[in-house]
Formats: sequence, C-alpha cells, structure tokens
Amino acid sequence: MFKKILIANRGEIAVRILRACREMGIPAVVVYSDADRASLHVRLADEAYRIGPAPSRESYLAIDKIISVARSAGCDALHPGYGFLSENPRLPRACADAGITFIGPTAAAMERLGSKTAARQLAREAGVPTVPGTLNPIEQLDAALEKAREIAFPVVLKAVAGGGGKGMRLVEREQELASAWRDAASEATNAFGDGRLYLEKFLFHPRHIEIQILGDNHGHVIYLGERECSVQRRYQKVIEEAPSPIMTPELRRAMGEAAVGLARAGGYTNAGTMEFLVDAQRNFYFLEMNTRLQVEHPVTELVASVDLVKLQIEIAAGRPLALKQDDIQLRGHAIECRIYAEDPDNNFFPSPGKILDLRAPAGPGIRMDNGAYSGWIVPTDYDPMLGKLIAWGKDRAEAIARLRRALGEYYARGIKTNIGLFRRILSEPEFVRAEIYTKWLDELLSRPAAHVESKRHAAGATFSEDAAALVAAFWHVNQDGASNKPANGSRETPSRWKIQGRQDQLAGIPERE
Ligand code: MV4
Repeated sequence: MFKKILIANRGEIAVRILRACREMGIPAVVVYSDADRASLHVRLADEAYRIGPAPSRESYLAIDKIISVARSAGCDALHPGYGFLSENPRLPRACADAGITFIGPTAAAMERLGSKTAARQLAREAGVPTVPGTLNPIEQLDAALEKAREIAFPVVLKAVAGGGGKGMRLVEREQELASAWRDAASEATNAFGDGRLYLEKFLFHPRHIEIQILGDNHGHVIYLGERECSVQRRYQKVIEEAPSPIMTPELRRAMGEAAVGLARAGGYTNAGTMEFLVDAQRNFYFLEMNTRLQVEHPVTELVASVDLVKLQIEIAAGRPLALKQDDIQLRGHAIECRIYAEDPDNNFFPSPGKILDLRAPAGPGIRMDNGAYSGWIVPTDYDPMLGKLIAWGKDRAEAIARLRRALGEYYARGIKTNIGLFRRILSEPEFVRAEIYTKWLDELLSRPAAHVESKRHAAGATFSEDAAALVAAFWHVNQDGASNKPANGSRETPSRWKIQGRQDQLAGIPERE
C-alpha cells in the first residue's frame, strides 16, 4: 500500500479524501494557496505545503508545483479530487513521469472517454445507445438540414467544443434551422474558439441519470447503481439522489451493463461516472463520461454501503476489486444538497466573507461533508461551495423528512447561503412526487416564490431562530427582577448567554450541560 498520498485539491473534497487516508492509516499531504492558508483541509492535515498565490492557475492548476511538492514530501500516490486537474490527462502523465501513482484512470483512458465526441463514437461502437443524430461535426447547413429531416424535428444543435448547455440551440421546425445554425456557430466560436456543431434529436423533459462505475487493473468492472441529478440550475447540479425514483430493476441493469461495457471498451480503470439522458418512455441515451470521482459520490456510498475513495486508493495500489457485481445491494434512499455561500436574493451571486457562526446539522441519517467552519473566511477565488448535506432514510419519504429537519438546523451567520432554496425545493409537491426533469428547477425559479417564507429562508435564518431572538429580547425588556437591572439603574446590555439560552430553549435546543 502507498507510503504517502498527496491530495491535489481543496475544500470539502480534500477533507473527504483526508478522512479516507486517515482510516486506512496512510499519511496524507495537502497543498494550499495563500487564500486557503486557514482552510479546513489545512487545519486537519498532518502535512501541508503552500503551492502559490490564490489564482488557481498559479496554485491548484500548477502541475509542476504539485508534482514538486509530492516528490519533496515523499508521496508515492496522488489523488486529484474533482474539478481542477482531475480530468486533465497531463496530470496522470506527469505523475507517471515522476514515478507517482495517479489515483484515477490512465491518461489514455481519460482522453478516450473524457472527450465527448470520442466517447460518443466509442459508445456507438460498443452498442451503447446515444441520442439519434450526428456523431461528427456537421460541415455545412444543407448537411444539417438533411440529417434533421432524417431524425425529424425538433432537433438540437450543440457545439463540439461546448459543454454545460453552452451553445445549445433548440430547432423546432425546418424554417428555423438556418438562423439557429448561424447563431449557434457564432456563439460557439465566441465562447470556445471553435464553431463546429453537431445535431441531435431533441428529447423533451429528459431526466439526467448517471451510473457510478469502478474498474480495477485486473479486468473487473462493476456498477454501483445510479444517481438522479435532474434538479439543476443553469446546468449546475443542485440536488442529487440515489436511487432514481423512476428506476426499475430492468432499467438499472440495462444502464449499468451499458456503462460497464463502455468502460471496458475504453480500457477505463478506477472510479468514473457515465451520464445518460432518460426520456419519459425510459429510453436511455449516453451523454458523456466523467473520468473522476464526482461531487455527489456520497449518495452512492450511503445506499451501497461503500467508501468510494478507499476503493479508489485500493484499485490504484493494484489490488483486485473485492466487490463483485452481486455484492452491490442498494438499500434505502439518499439525497444531497450542495450548500453554497451565495445570495438567492441576488441571483445566487457568491456571498464570500467571514463566517461569524456556523452550526451544521447532525443526528439520525445525516452526513455533513463540510469544507467550512465558524470563523473561516470564504475566499472569493474559488467555487463558493461550503459543503454537502446528505440525508439517508429507509425510503425517499424519510430521506426528505430528515433533510428538511437537517436544513432547519443549518445555521450560518456572516454570509448568505442557498439553504432557503433547498427548503423551497423540498416543499414543492412536484419534487416530493419526483416529477422532476432537467429544466424543472429553472422553470420553478422563473415563477415568483409561492410564499414570502422562502425569502426568509434565503437569508439562512430559520423562523424558529428569528422568533426565539425576538421573544428573548422581549423577555429581557420586560423582566422586572432586579437581577436584570444593575444598581445604578442603567440598562446594561442583556447577557449574550442569557439571550442565547432563551433562543435555544425556544428553538428546542436542550440546555447546555
Ligand atoms: C440534451 C437535452 C435534450 N435533448 N440533448 C444540457 C447540457 C449538456 N450536458 C446536455 N444537455 C442537454 N442535452 C438532447 N438531445 C437536454 C439537455 C439539458 C440538460 C441535460 C442534463 C442536465 C441538465 C440539463 C438542463 C437543460 C437541458
């Protein structure tokens, strides 16, 4: 097993990987930029090295600096986490050159399956369903028209170099194709420097369902169920859950076997995720592959009772997968909220700054993968995710109830958070009935909030805490006992502990021991 692992990331995922290393008894090294000097992953690490100033390109994206720290610290393995360099083939190559084991796929597998068009090509060859349309870029408009007639409108134009919906154009009828083609091509050129487009059959209200796979270096590849990620805002995942509410055993097997087949075809090893679109008739279509551990991996861990980071490390160390496909038994339901320091009342713009108070939820069925703590200053240089709140229940109803309860306990002062957004989503009947699809949240947020309560939630305070503060203050003002009035008759400010005690009492928090 490895002597020492370098964690080439920050925030909650660096803490998460650190925890797996700790439990395996493997010393871990973290790196940090100047903006992260006081971050949680630095505070929890045994060894931490500064790799540069705040900008990512001079720190978490600086391969040479990261490799140099790994070497000087005596690391023989490196975990990239997600984001940053996790899907950049240059990192596994640099690790190989330095004799350091990259905890992830090979550079070649990353390139074969991480590129959208190459992966779709491979999927077609492997018999994995892809959305009807062109595989390669379309050279000119009349070829697009011919293909569109063949697959029938509505169709969608997509940028070859695009992603996350950028450059997508829905074309509902033939007359619109020419103008849509020009617009999409110029938008793609401006956004990506590459105006090439391809074309697909448009799927109405699809769901985004992804399959977690694990492959070892001995030819074993398994799938660990699916995650439903249809609750997205502007193509960013907001809530993820496992299992998918629309899944059937047959569909799970079909999607899982397709994902495993594609991973094998690409020579993929370690953890990866195949993304699919699923239509109302439960037809599934391969969209793209993520050649890394994903943000939402905890919901799979909770329903499959696995530790994906430990499994990644064991696979990278050359061990054969101890888990066989039949060992994967899914139990219960898990739902994850990605908690951000952002202001829902200001178009969800980041809300960095000093966290004056942060109380994370806990209790039955609650997991909090935190990257923040009271007193920490949320930096402006990176994605402002504070952590992930995950609830597990025996079924989806219990998971929702627990998540609602936990969101009521989450308290942050000094920054704004998107907690109110989750409270609103979890109270939507369509969400509770799992009648969700990829545009559902965007459409919900384009409607005015049904009740002002969600505004209050957006501020991150809960009703019970506001009420507690008001009553506590009122209680002080109206106490006639001398204990509250100093001899000189002047009103000293009421003791903070008394106010807090009243608040806790009113908010149902037990007396402190
Ligand atoms: C689609 C689609 C419907 N039909 N392709 C958006 C981002 C990129 N990952 C693919 N996306 C979509 N492709 C066809 N043929 C609908 C979407 C889509 C979407 C997909 C996944 C997650 C969120 C989404 C939000 C809006 C649209």
